[in-house]
Amino acid sequence: MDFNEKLKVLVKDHEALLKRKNRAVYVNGVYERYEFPVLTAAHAPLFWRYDMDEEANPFLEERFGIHAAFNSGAIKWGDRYLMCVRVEGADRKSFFAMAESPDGVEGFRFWDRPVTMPEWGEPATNVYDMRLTAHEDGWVYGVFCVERKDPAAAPGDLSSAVAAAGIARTHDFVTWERLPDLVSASQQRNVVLHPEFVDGKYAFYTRPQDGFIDAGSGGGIGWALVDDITHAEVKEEKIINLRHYHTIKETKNGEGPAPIRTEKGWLHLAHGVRGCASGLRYVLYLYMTALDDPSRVIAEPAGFFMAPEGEEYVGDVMNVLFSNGWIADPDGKVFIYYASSDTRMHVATSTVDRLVDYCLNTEPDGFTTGDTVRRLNQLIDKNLNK
Ligand code: M1P
Repeated sequence: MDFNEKLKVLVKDHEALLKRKNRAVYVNGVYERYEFPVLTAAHAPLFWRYDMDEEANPFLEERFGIHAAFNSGAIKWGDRYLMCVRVEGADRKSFFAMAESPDGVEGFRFWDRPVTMPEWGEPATNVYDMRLTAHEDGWVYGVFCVERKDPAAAPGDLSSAVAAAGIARTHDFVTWERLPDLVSASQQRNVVLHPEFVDGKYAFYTRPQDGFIDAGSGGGIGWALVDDITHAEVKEEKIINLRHYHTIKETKNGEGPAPIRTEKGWLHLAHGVRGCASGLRYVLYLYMTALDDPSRVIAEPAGFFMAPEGEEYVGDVMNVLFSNGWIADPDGKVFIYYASSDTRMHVATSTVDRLVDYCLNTEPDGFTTGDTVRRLNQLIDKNLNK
């Protein structure tokens, strides 16, 4: 094939992928999964990847490798469903790029250019996992992980890193005002801004951690109030959603997207991590907190809400579901954007009513096998009219 024929095939296949139809698949009444991922590395525009000048690139070789598109923040903007995608290049660096769909499920397309995020302080080695919050102060905030090499790393240690929460705000997702990183005594990842003021302050869900990977003494999802978002500092932090022995969140957990306000409380999506022989396993779970105190847990069903299935198990980091974006439409439909194995984006759909019902009517973890069997027998008794 000559250059132009090759290019034609590339364009045709790419367009077919972008226009691919997606079908909802019944799961369990709580949510629907979809047949195909909604966004992958292959969705990246061809003009990000190829130099299309025949003279400069006679073999039509890819010049810029896109490796993955995952862990995306999400927001409804007018009538468009937007994701702020963590795109990872073949060089292992992540950057943000906006993608949009007309209906939240099909037709996601990247905007022409990635986000140019202004630096703050020492330039980050890597940035990722943005949580978008439309705050009642009128800004849309993006809170994301900023990773830098650990300055205290021993010579030859090329892995130790320091994680902090970067903060930026925007009105159009093109121009971002970068604010100082969140000041915290510990490393932080999975930091999320609550959408409303609490006691007149900005409220953050945090995830204190001893090291870059280990939560260590960091007991779970934390909560901190901040006076001034332009100089955000965690002065006091309390743990509101604890890790627990022999649960799906034994090793660590982290808040997902900003919670959704419902009539019965704040609805939260989070990830829980446990260790097993094949490494760490990341699953998603839901919990709810009180409307009058978003830091007080009022319901938390036992176990996971979603775990990897089929091809979701496989990818750059196996056995991982991770979500940092969801959208609740005014009619109550909820689009849960989740990534599998640090590789690709999927959507699951549900409604606020169904998710709240799941939270309020699924029994919490009793932390013993005996209690699990008791809960099961309770349901069997009901169904068998005993
Ligand atoms: O590789 C799985 C996930 O690991 C991290 O999550 P956590 O901080 O809870 O361990 C993040 O790097 C996340 O991006 C990644 O998906």
